[in-house]
Amino acid sequence: MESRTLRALLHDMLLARAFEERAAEEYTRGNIAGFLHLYPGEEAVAVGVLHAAEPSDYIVSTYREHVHALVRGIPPGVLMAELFGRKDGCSGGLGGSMHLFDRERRFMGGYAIVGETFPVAAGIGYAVAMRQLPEAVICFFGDGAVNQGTFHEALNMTALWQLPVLFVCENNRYQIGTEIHRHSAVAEVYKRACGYRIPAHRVDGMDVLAVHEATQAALAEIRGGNGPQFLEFETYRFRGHSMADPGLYRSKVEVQSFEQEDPITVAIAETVPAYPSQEQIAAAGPDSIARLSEHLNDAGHLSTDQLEAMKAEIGRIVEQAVEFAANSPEPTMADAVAALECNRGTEVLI
Ligand SMILES: Cc1ncc(C[n+]2csc(CCOP(=O)(O)OP(=O)(O)O)c2C)c(N)n1
Ligand SMILES: [Mg+2]
Repeated sequence: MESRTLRALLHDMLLARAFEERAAEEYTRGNIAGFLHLYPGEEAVAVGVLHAAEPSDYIVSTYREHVHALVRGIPPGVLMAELFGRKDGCSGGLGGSMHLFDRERRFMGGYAIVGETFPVAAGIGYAVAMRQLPEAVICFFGDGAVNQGTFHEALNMTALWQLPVLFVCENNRYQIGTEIHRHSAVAEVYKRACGYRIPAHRVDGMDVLAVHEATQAALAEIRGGNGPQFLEFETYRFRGHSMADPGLYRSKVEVQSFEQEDPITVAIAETVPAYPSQEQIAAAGPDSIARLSEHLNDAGHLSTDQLEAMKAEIGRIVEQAVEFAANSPEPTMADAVAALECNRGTEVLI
């Protein structure tokens, strides 16, 4: 993989982590109301999947969707403004954390109802197929959504009609406080897809490169006209289900063991080159030094200094996002009424 791509993946994972940690702080300060479901620990999934997507693809997500929206390109300030419920937010401040939307970027929504993403994705997939476009629909959902009727209906219909939908299960092992083996008779989520003849793979969701590669392959199949694909990414959320959840149902040992697999640490290890020691350079002999440094320059993706500079820049981006949100006005009652009226006269009755 090219250095530029590796650096971009790492950048977005770091930005995602910083954005979410800051959102948590702003929640405790009272600047964000309602429920707030955060993504730390799961960054490799959103970043790996969405970097493999085309701008013309459609994204449908859940209520844990800030990072999907961020990686898709919604500016951090506009996102933070939506979390703050302000007018400059991507949904005009009327949706909040669980209802992010951006038509231009084909980000077709966060949805608060578990399993709500499936019919929306199938419907968009149907529209794309009818027009015979090379576009795909990426449908994110959690492990807790796979026992909803909508999951089975959508898998059946997309397979039957060979619709261009990529099902992406973010299996973080928990549906709020209920562990997967207690809520699912078949805990290997990817196996369910075979009931509908949909090709499916289970992938390490803590490894951004594995996620990216699997998504590229799945999207290539979809664009080849081969119908839906299914990917199950095994991941873990480091925080509680939402800010209201102290997460007492998970043992400290369990959380710590997954923290050791932090996808960001893994990505940094991939990206920051390990420089040879002076002894190794000396052992390589004087002639090799020039060759060795040239090779390091070519292969070295990012130095430690560059990594620190990247983190500092991300810190500034998040700071500015909060400032933008705080300075944005609240929507008025007239804005709310206008939003309610927006579809009047264009309803389609079937
Ligand atoms: C139809 C429906 N039932 C129940 C809820 C309450 N609820 C909100 S989140 C959630 C857990 C979903 O877990 P999962 O799909 O694994 O997603 P995760 O939160 O782990 O990302 C539940 C049951 C809901 N929002 N919608
Ligand atoms: Mg879950």
